[in-house]
Amino acid sequence: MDQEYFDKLAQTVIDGDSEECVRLVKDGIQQRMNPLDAIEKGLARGIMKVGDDFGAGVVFLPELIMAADVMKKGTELLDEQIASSGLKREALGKMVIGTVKGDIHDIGKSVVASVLQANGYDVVDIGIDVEIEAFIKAVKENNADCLGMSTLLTLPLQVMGEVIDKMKEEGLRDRVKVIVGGCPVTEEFASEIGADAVGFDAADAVKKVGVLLGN
Ligand code: B1M
Repeated sequence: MDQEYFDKLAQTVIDGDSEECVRLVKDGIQQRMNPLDAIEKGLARGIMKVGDDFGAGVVFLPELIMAADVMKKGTELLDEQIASSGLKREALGKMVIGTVKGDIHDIGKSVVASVLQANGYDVVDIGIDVEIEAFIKAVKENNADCLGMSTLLTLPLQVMGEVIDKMKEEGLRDRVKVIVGGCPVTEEFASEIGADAVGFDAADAVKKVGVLLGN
C-alpha cells in the first residue's frame, strides 16, 4: 500500500470516521497489506496527532475518545489478521501481558500481545487496570516464562516496580522474565525497577522477548 493509503487511514482516526476506517482496512486486507504497517504507518499516526492536540488543549476528551474508538475498530480487524498470520507451531514460550493498575489504555498493549502471539508465543492477555495481585496470580496459574507490563501514563509507572517486588517476595523472579513498555517507559526506568527489558514497539518487544527466552 502506498503513503496516500496510510495518510487516508490516519485521517479517519483524526476525523472520528469509523465507517471509512473499517472500509479502508478491509480494502487493505483484501490487497494483502502488512497489518502492522496499517497500524504503525496509518492508525497510530492518526491517534498520535489527536493525542498531541489533546495534550496541547486543542482538542478535548470526547474527540480523543471518538478517535480512540475508530482506532480500536481498525486495530481489532487488523489484530485478527495478525493472529491468523501466525504459523501453527510449538509455542516459543508462555507470556502473560496486561496494562497496570490505574491505566485503561489498551490499544498498544493489545497490538503487542497479537504480534507476540503471531510470532509463536502463547500469550495470555489479562486486560487493563490490572491489580498487582492479579498479575502474580496470572503468572502462577499460567506457569508463565515471561511477564509483560504496559502503561502510557506517568503515575502508574511505579506499579510496575511494585509488581516486580511482589514477584521477588513470591519467589517468582528467578524463573520469570519481565518486559515493560509504553511511551513513558525508558531503559533507565526499566533498569531502576529491575525489569529485564523494555520494548519500544511491537516488533522490538518480539525481539527483546526472544533474547530473554533464548529463542
Ligand atoms: Co490517553 N493519554 N488518557 N486515552 N491517550 C495519553 C497516553 C497522553 C500522552 C495524551 C496526551 O496528553 N498527550 C496522556 C498521558 C499523559 C501522562 O501521563 N504522561 C493521556 C491521558 C492524560 C489520558 C487520561 C488521563 C485523560 C483524562 O481522562 N483526562 C485518560 C486515562 C485514564 C486512565 O487510564 N486512568 C486517557 C484516556 C484515553 C482514552 C480512553 C480516550 C484513549 C484510550 C483508548 C483505549 O486504549 N481503548 C486514549 C488514547 C487513545 C491516548 C493516546 C492519544 C494514544 C494511545 C494509543 O493508543 N497509541 C495517547 C497519546 C500518546 O501515546 N502519545 C494518550 C497507539 C498505540 C499503538 O501505541 O499505546 O504507545 P502505544 O503502544 C505502542 C508502544 O508504546 C509499545 O508498543 C505499542 C505498539 O507499537 N508498547 C509496548 C506499549 N505497551 C508495551 C508493552 C511492551 C512492549 C511495548 O511490553 C510488555
